[in-house]
Amino acid sequence: MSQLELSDLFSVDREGKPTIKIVLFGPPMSGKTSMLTVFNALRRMENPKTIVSALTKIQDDSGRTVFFDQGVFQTPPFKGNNFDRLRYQLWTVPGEERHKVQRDIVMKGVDAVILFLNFEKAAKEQNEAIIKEAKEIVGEKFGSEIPVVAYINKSDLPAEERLDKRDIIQNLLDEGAIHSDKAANLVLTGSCLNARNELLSILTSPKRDEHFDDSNRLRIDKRPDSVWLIVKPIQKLTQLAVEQRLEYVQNI
Ligand SMILES: Nc1nc2c(ncn2[C@@H]2O[C@H](COP(=O)(O)OP(=O)(O)OP(=O)(O)O)[C@@H](O)[C@H]2O)c(=O)[nH]1
Ligand SMILES: [Mg+2]
Repeated sequence: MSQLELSDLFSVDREGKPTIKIVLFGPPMSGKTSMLTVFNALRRMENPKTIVSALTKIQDDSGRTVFFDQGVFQTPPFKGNNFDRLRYQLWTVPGEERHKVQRDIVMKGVDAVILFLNFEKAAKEQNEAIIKEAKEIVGEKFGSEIPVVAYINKSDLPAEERLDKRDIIQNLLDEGAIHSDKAANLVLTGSCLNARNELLSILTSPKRDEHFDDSNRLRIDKRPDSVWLIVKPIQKLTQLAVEQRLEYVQNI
């Protein structure tokens, strides 16, 4: 039997490369564009070869997304076999209520969803509405064939300004976005603001060189904790999407 290739499991892009489409779906001003911007900067610092195409942002003069942001990345080569590298497209939606049509368009062909929520107290209803909307768009595959990870941004805010994480988890459970036995694994938190600031402070530090290797790449063991937290939802979701496809193939 011939060896299974990644392109047997995933859709391929125009260049014939196996690709998954991940959408960061969340309410207005939750930090989706910030996340993609920081992630792209990190990839550039750690390994520019993992960036397939430059970040595209379609936004108004004030930086609000009006259609989407999009970046395409790829995993580093897999060691020890001739597997293709897996490409993953990261898309964001415009969170403002009036851009519903654009959100529907961006979600076409989605493989995996990051429910990108906001810790701010004022965002309670917006978080709830967007979870419902994501579920409506994806339909019955939501949280099963189309894996979902929830990420709550702005964990840097003081406790009294933050929503209770347990209430958010309850809401996700009620909507069937996640299942109770996996809640701890699938609801992540972090701060794009902290991640961005820590990367900037590395770049401007007098000890900058200690953080980079001989090829001028940021050493992974020097990745700040706040940066690990924003990478985790993307990593986790990519892993779930791969597992999901493998399971699908085994069941044919
Ligand atoms: N305190 C705090 N502010 C953040 C964080 N991440 C982003 N912001 C701020 O939140 C605001 C909105 O960020 P964006 O990244 O534009 O949010 P968005 O979700 O893309 O918004 P839309 O495009 O309108 O849907 C900006 O002022 C950011 O600086 C964070 O982790 N903590
Ligand atoms: Mg945006």
